[in-house]
Amino acid sequence: VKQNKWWQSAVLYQIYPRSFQDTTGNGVGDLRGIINRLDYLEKLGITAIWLSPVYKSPNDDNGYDISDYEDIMDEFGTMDDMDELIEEAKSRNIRIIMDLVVNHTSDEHAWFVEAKKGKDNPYRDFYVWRDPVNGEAPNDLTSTFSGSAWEFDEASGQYYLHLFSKKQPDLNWENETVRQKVNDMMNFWLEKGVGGFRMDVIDLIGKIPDEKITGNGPKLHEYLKEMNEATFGNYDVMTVGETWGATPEIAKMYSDPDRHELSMVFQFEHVGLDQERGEGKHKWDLKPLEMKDLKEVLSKWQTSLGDQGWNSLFWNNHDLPRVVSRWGNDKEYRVESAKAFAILLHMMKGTPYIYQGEEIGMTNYPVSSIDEVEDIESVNMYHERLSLGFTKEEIITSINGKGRDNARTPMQWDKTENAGFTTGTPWLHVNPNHKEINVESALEDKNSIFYTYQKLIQLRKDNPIVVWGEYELQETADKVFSYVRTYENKTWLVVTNLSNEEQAFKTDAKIKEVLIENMATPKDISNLTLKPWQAFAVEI
Ligand code: TEU
Repeated sequence: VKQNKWWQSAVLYQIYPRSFQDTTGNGVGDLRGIINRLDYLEKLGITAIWLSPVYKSPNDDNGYDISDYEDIMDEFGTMDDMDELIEEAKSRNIRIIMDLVVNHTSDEHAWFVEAKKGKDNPYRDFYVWRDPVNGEAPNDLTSTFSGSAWEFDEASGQYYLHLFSKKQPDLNWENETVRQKVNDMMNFWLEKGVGGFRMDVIDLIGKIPDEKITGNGPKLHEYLKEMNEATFGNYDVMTVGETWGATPEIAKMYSDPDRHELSMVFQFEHVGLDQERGEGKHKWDLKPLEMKDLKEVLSKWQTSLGDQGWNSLFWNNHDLPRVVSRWGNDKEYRVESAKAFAILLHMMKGTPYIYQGEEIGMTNYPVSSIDEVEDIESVNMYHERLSLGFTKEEIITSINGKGRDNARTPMQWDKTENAGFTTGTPWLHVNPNHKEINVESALEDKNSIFYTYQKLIQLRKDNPIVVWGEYELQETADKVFSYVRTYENKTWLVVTNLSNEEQAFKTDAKIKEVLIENMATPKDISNLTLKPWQAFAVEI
């Protein structure tokens, strides 16, 4: 083993502050609300919180458009609240992992306000400006949020690059002063005692727009080494890069300890398995997940990094639909399927991430019209696809399948109005199913999904086999996902039926101990008929 770091046995919890807990009645979550819920998170047993951006922002992309990296968004509170959150979390042995969004800033950031003043402004080169080509945009690079990635600036007659919204101009990472300013800001937060950074679309900072290179550019790893050396490499902290295009080979370049870059990356190969492949196809072009693809992809990631990298493990985040609705069964088998996905993921090798509400089996919230949709990505796509001839019904179906609002409906604390999230009008609708699905009910029910997550986290803390054990996929029926973990003289067998039907399962293994289950596990598992969504982990 090349390294033995705290974050290799940690379990992280992602908070989307806007939707977590409001304490002022303005309908938006805030830092005080997070502080008030730390006891709940300590009870769950998590060891670190990934905090989605809390910096000053006009909220064009809900905080992923930052106008001041060293001050707190008005709706969320003050820097004193932030300092208190870091301290209160630390007193519970919970670290705070900040969201580092440095591929772009808000267009209201002082740097861009200056840069827009003219070509000779000292901040002009903090961003990517290009002259028109034949009176048009420099090239056909497109934004993730639809349309061209180039926005024309009348005053200077030039275009600026934005791979996301027009209000999120890309920083020019070839500019050494930009890199220096980012490092200074990171050290500001490290000196406050944060536990590390989640790095937003970090694979894009090596982009070469003129060659239409965006992800994994030639200087990307040079920049990361430089950043590591100048900032987090001097602390015992963790870093996780959001790298949509990572393959295992690329992941090793980010997370091999000998390369002194990042601790780990989020890879998204499994996230793309239920979308149509091919040119011009996007997440919005839905196709059913094949469980054999999920088995193949996740097993590949479990076995191909070796000690040259480290896995992150997740089903959900603030950009993804909720797994129990997407790949489970949030109707007849919501509890069983949510627990099955939890057992499947949390017995694997790597650092697991729980997204707020996942631990109580929160679900997607389908809409019937675009007027109910808040997310800029979905709204922009809606208008673009309408103009391309898609029907409203087709587009709403795509949004209900993959829209980011599904993950952003307010956290469901109890069965009172607005689920105890706010006393005011919530910024985004609360799912009416909060009457049944809420934290208060979950804590009162010893068979709730919450206690499955709590037990899984405890199993990881108590058993090195979960953190360090080898992984081997078992040959089973397509919709049965089963694997074995081995470490020193221990062997654990994980079996999950990821379907609404009964499935046959055979093994010559004998149970020594049932570690966790979502329904009664027979004593003899040699020739089993697994019930729909049945899942268990046993020592054999
Ligand atoms: O997401 C990166 C990103 O590209 C996602 O927006 C993803 O592509 C999309 O949701 C699905 O197509 C990060 C943040 O997680 C996201 O919330 C931000 O909107 C985005 O970067 C820009 O900062």
